[in-house]
Amino acid sequence: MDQPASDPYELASSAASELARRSGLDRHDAVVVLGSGWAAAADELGELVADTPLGDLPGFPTPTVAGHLNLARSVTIGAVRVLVLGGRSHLYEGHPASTVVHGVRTAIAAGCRTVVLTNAAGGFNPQWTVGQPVLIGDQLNLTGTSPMLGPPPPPHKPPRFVDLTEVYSRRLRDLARAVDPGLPEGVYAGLVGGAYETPAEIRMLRAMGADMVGMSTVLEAIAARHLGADVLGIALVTNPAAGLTDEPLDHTDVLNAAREATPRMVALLRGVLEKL
Ligand code: 8IG
Repeated sequence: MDQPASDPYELASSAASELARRSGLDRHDAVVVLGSGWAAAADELGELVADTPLGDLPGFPTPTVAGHLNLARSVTIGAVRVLVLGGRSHLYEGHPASTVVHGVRTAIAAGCRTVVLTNAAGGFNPQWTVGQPVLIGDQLNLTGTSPMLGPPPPPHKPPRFVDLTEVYSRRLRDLARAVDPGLPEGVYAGLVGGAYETPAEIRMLRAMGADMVGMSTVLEAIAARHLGADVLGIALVTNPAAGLTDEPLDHTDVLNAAREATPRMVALLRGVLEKL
């Protein structure tokens, strides 16, 4: 397991400097983190400026999960400079929270004020079909960890005890619904993962107020709010959660469902980003 940097903010700042050097863009305005199955959207999000392999930037481990791309892609959508992170790190890979949020901290150090987090999730609402995009309205961080663990943030960063009253920006959710009026909204439960849930765990999560469940996003959202960025979260519900279907859960089905939803995802992301 990789060691957390002694100052993860310093590491993010050095990654942002290297990204600026490699991409030729002194700043980026918004970042999109592409979750499982969202990789195909990377090719259609905007005008390509530069591709930087994530492994070439300080602090980024090479992604190991199928359906992720190993790229930091810089694109422009109109005047908006967008950083597309085609991969993310997960707790279940053995990474500490500081590594899981390193992409978001790097993007914010590179100038991003808007953070778009995408993922694939299991859904509990029987009215949601497979391939349904859902706005994340709020979250349950059930990972048992936090990006705010460790030494206090350095003096030039905001202190710990981040206000999480509005993790997912109401303004950005409204903007997303203006682009794609059919989008439902729900509460995302983030678990450490590595295995899907048991039916009993899904009943527990429903009782706790969750509408969908996954293995990412919640730590990145906290890290982004800590640094003052506005967060939009979009889950692609690619399977009914365990116990809601007779089908066994399979990562290949997830990727197939996501692929079919790509055109709607691209239109939604572009529509939001060009109106920032
Ligand atoms: I896609 O049902 C996807 N990711 N934890 N549970 C969890 N993560 C998921 C699920 C699911 N589906």
